[in-house]
Amino acid sequence: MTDYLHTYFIMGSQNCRKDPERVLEQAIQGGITAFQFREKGKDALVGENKVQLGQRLRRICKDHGIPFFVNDDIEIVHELEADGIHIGQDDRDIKEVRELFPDLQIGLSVSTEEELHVSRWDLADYLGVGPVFKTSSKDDAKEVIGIEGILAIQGKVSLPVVAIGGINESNINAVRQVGAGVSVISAIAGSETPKEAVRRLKF
Ligand code: TZP
Ligand code: MG
Repeated sequence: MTDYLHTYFIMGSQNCRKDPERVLEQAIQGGITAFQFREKGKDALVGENKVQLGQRLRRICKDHGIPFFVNDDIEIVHELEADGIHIGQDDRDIKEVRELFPDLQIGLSVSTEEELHVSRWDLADYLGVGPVFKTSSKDDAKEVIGIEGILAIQGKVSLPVVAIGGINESNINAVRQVGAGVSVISAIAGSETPKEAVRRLKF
């Protein structure tokens, strides 16, 4: 596994119970290994407000040496001096994204072997695979694939895999056991104590 995928925190203001900057700082104190700015969905900031929050979160990551990824939005990648971008199957084509950002890390979401077959996954640096468990953080989440789904994708690709979807302290063991990285929204952003929440996910 690529080191930064070990405990990869994803969040936007819509996921937080308190100030997103404090949430990110506390998550970093707990030991997250990467951060993805995913300002998206109901109650998410847009336009200049989104960019400004992104800049503040980016600054925090830079100060602590945490890789900073942008979800989907290729328009703000340069402005936020992102280290990488994460795209889904319905976003801009990965071939175009790779041409635009030859030197950045690119993550690609894949849910099934079928999606793998129709994707230029070889252009990505890692695959985000899930939802491994049931999630409430994504309205249009695909069907749950379980640990078997993770194993199926791992068996077909030479890329590092980070699992996503419904991962929390009670089920994380199964994900760690198959050697996948872990990405999490609500188990950290929805916690009153993000630092302790991360510590419980880190082993
Ligand atoms: N993609 C697949 S599931 C998911 C995304 C963005 C949401 C994960 O959030 P949580 O709260 O960790 O289940
Ligand atoms: Mg997307």
